[in-house]
Amino acid sequence: MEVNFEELFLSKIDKEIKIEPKDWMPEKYRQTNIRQISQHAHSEIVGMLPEGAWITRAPSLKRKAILIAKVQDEAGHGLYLYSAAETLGISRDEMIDQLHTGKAKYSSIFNYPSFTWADMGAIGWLVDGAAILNQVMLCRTSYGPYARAMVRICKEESFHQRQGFEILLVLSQGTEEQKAMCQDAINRWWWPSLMMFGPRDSESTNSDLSMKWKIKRKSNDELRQQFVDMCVMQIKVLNMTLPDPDLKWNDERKHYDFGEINWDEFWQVVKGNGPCNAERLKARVDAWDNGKWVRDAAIAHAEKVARRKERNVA
Ligand code: FAQ
Repeated sequence: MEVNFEELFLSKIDKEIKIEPKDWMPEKYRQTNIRQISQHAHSEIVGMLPEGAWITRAPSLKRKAILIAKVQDEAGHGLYLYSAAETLGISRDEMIDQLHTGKAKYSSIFNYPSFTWADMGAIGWLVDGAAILNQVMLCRTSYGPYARAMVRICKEESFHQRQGFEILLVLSQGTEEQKAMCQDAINRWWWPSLMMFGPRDSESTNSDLSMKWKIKRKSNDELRQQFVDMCVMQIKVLNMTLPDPDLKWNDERKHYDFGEINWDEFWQVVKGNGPCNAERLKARVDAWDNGKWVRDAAIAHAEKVARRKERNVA
């Protein structure tokens, strides 16, 4: 009997059976996963930069230790994700090259500057908050290695979000200057955080296939709305405001209406023209070049160990 691989693949998707690396899959499914997982990995790595800039300036030893741990977690997330993408047949070097030559995207949010300590709070609360909503759904994504990586990542992200909120909570109860710093950071990070969910569903080129194949389980607009509803509740605890005069409860929709996102700004940042795009890419390329001697030494050591093993076996 002839096996119809495509039917088998679709029936697995239908029955919620994970697709594993050695299973047959449509080429477009493989490519879409490589694209999304590698861009996600790049986002985690580039995402270390805005917070990394504050490690030397953290206001206390305790804050410094927490921030170092968080930034280190993001590096770990990048590594799990690069590994998950490698199971689809792309090498780490190819992915890094795509990032460094501007072929691969990473999240628009990391092209904004972090001016004050309050930005560490706003990044944790809003950026990690947006990332979690998106990533909780990805724990159920159809590609097995990606779904399993996301489970651990989500646990760590929820700690990140709480530490960010706690930074803002302390500032929001501090001096007038600290309160102003807190509000200013929220004002600057709010709209870029809404952009993290991607273009409107009607403009989203990848969504149809990604939803059909259960790579994505919720649409960009659905997740964005969930995020807005959640933040409206949480901002009350901070006694601060969200910078959107159009935010209003809609009793018919049972959701908050919100103002128009500046889509022109979004696409400019995605295309490489955001406030920090050039600086972020340069930092990654420099880190790669400066780390060459470490990679060379590791390869030389591995070769020496292999040679020694061969001699002992012979
Ligand atoms: N930035 O058709 P769609 C984090 C691109 S992790 C830049 O809707 P899709 C942790 C998109 O790639 C944050 N580009 O695309 C952390 C596509 O272009 P392409 C990252 C964007 O894939 C916290 C085009 O626009 N999270 O923050 C963006 O179906 C703190 C059309 O868009 C993930 O990557 C954007 N915001 O949906 C770390 C999660 N949005 O590729 C450090 C996984 C869209 O065809 C500190 N990814 N584009 O050339 C996803 O869930 C999806 O890829 C979406 C986009 C939802 C981001």
